[in-house]
Amino acid sequence: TLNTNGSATFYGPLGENEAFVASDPSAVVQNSRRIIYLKDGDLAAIRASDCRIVNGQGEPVERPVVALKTDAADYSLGDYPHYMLKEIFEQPDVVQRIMTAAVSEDSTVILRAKRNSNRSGRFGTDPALDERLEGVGRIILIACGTSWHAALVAKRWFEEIAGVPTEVDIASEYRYRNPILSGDTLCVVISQSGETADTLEGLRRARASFVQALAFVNVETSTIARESDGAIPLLAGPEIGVASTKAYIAQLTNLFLFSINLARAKNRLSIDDAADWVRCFRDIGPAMTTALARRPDVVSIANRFGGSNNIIFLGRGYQVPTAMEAALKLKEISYIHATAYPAGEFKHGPIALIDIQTPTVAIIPNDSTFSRMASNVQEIKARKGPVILVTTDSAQDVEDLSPHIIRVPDVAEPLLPLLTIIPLQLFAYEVAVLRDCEVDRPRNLAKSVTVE
Ligand code: F1P
Repeated sequence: TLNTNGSATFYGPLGENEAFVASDPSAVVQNSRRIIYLKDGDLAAIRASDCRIVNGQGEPVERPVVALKTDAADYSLGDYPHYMLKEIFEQPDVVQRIMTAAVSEDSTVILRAKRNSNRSGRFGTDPALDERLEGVGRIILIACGTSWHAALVAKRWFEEIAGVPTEVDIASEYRYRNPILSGDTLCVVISQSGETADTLEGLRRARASFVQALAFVNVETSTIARESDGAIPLLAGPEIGVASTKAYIAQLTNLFLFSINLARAKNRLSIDDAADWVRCFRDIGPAMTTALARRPDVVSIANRFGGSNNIIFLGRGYQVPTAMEAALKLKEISYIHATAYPAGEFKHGPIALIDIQTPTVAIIPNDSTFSRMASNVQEIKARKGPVILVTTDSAQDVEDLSPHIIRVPDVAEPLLPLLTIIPLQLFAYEVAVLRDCEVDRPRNLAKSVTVE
């Protein structure tokens, strides 16, 4: 507890006579569940049992001790050899947890948003927030890395389901450009850690222009959550593996449910149509479980292609962000060079990369992109490039395109990004293990990127 003179005493079952300093609670949570968050400019003098804080002007200040709500099981590996694998397999439960929290029995979406004033608000039921959504004329999504890929999927949902023009920007670019913002723009910030420096600066920039900002963050107590007008907790549970997996799925799930909220507020969907979307979404968890059970198919493909120096990922439509996310996962943990392209752009240059030693992963579900993707695969085969197909159960005659096939169950096209990424996360994992890489702590990377 804090004394009035600004000093703090740490106590509790785990933190007796000791204190830790970290940029992210997950780094110290196995040692203490009691955290003091510093504000920008604060200085803290820490001793074993006491902490004094002064602000940027050198005045003693009190900062509250926050109790972290965590479950010890989140930090144990259980029977898994790596956190990343554990987190990949947790994904159906993550979807279920979010659905239970955000969807009522009659399939109405009630996403809970924490409001900056510390009052609990509810998107969809709080009239003030409903009004705000109704008045949203444009959305700008800002994020980095995997969170940016989730934003690329969300752009399509916001435009196609809710009819709201949406832009996506990489936070490190957004913060240094001169964006045209209007009073009806909503800034949506996406971050697992809630501490990514570029994303935080992008958020500050938007708010300085009097634009409302809503954050989708996994760490509810993070700086981004605290500095946004509203924050939707992702409910992924603590993510330990540096390469993000379950937080990505949690981002997609929450962003999809938000697009349904938005579509309702903008009168683009009837109550019945909104409920139909939610019912479709209920298939996702079980379909993910099926996709995970097919891990052996992924293992044999990883064994066959894990020695490659370069791998290309192609997709169209909803699968372009999946291709990008799959390439990022592979780069992050296996150190194989990977590049992702919208398949239609391939003939404008990257097709020159194709040779007998460069495999291409073609994401070719049985959806509106199938025949165009099939032509891309033919073009690669004609140049003797090996192809791995990630397709859906209903796709016919894909064996004629390639012997290397991974299938996932069919779901509605806009929801497929939640499924096609599953075998590709596993592919990156299996290849990294084969190559003896440190899966959970890849070289040169940090879980919270708190510097520019
Ligand atoms: C963004 C991010 C992650 C990535 C890695 C480095 O983090 O690029 O997507 O997996 O951990 O940071 P965040 O803003 O989503 O926390």
